[in-house]
Amino acid sequence: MTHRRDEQFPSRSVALPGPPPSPGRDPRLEPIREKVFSGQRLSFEDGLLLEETHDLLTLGEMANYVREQKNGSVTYYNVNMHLNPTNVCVYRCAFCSFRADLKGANAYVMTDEEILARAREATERGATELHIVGGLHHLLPYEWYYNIIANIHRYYPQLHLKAWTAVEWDWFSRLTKRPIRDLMIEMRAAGLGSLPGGGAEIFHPEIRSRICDYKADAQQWLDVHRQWHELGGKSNATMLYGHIEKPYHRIDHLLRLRELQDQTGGFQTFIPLAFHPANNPLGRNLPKPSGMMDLKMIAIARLMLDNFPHIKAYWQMLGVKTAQVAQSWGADDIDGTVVYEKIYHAAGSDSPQELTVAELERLIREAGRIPVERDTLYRPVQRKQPLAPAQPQEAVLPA
Ligand code: V47
Ligand code: SF4
Repeated sequence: MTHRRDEQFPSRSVALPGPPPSPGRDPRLEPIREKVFSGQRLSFEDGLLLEETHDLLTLGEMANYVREQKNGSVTYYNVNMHLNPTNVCVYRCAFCSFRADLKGANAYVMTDEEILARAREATERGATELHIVGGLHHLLPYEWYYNIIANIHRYYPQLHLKAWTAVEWDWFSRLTKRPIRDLMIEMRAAGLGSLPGGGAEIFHPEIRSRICDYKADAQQWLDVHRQWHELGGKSNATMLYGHIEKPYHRIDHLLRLRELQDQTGGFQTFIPLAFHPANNPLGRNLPKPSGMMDLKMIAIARLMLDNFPHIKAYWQMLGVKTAQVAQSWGADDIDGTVVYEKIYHAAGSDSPQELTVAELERLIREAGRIPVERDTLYRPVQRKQPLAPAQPQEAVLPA
């Protein structure tokens, strides 16, 4: 069937529906704005209103104010590498595209040689940090996980090992029937540097029971971090958003973290993680969170977590473009060079695997910020020479 041109494209004289009214400034945010600019703490109800509003500009203005109060115009990045020693996992989190069954066709367990080769590559490429997390293997003992830390530290003591989520610590304790605190002391003596923020997902049991039943619950997750902080250690925290949770679940999650941080002060950075729906059961009928939601989560985190020094816009998860804009919505960190990312790529991420230092610095400068290379504990790194790109290595044991 053919259409005359004017049937498809009505002439200018036809009244077209105008654009939707601009969301504009939301007057309900005024009391929150006053609180933020006078340094007062926001309440649960304030958090719900921040969730509800479409006024992205006021959100950004408030979050950017807090970000600049805490971190000026600096955006941090680091030179790091990831290591996921196995994807075999006894759990079946509904959002996970990374895990494999014990006898699954895609199951892998890295050998000692492969693990050490990764650490060697990280060192040769100037990394200051190795980020180590993986599955909870049905058959491997605690000693396998312990030896990963001990071996890497023995050969490459200059690498900071940020390893094992709270879920993994809980698993080690179940395997050994030993207190988590003892295991932490032992692994720290073997070379453990700090704890990553994974495994937090959504704390509220209404959601946690539907997306990751059985693994460490909210209390256990928080207890692991509490114990590590009491030993003087630093750690990170995350929240997996944009799936079946509601705004009040997210605000509840942030307030539980804020409460623990009031008590211990051991958290360094909070990383909101956008749900990636490909190749996992939870994502079957769900879209990816929108750009609007991604920016809102960064801003709301910055505003609610007034006692967290840093908010990270993890470029691998948000995409490079949103990570760039997020630096004006509350984020002061974009994570690092990364290089071997499996968890998000299994779930449909189209981010590159790796960014060079030059690329990270360019995307920070373009956002009007000052790039600062940090180590895992947020100390500035001074380099005598700029880093040279290197080639991936063969799996070879160090001499
Ligand atoms: O706990 C898993 C999340 C986390 C999906 O501490 C997913 O510096 C979205 O915690 N869609 C692990 N998210 C990654 C993590 C992390 C990453 C970067 C830096 C740090 C840090 C920590 O990834 C898991 C889970 O919440 N995740 N599957 C998915 N389909
Ligand atoms: Fe296992 Fe972690 Fe995946 Fe859950 S998110 S299934 S604990 S690898």
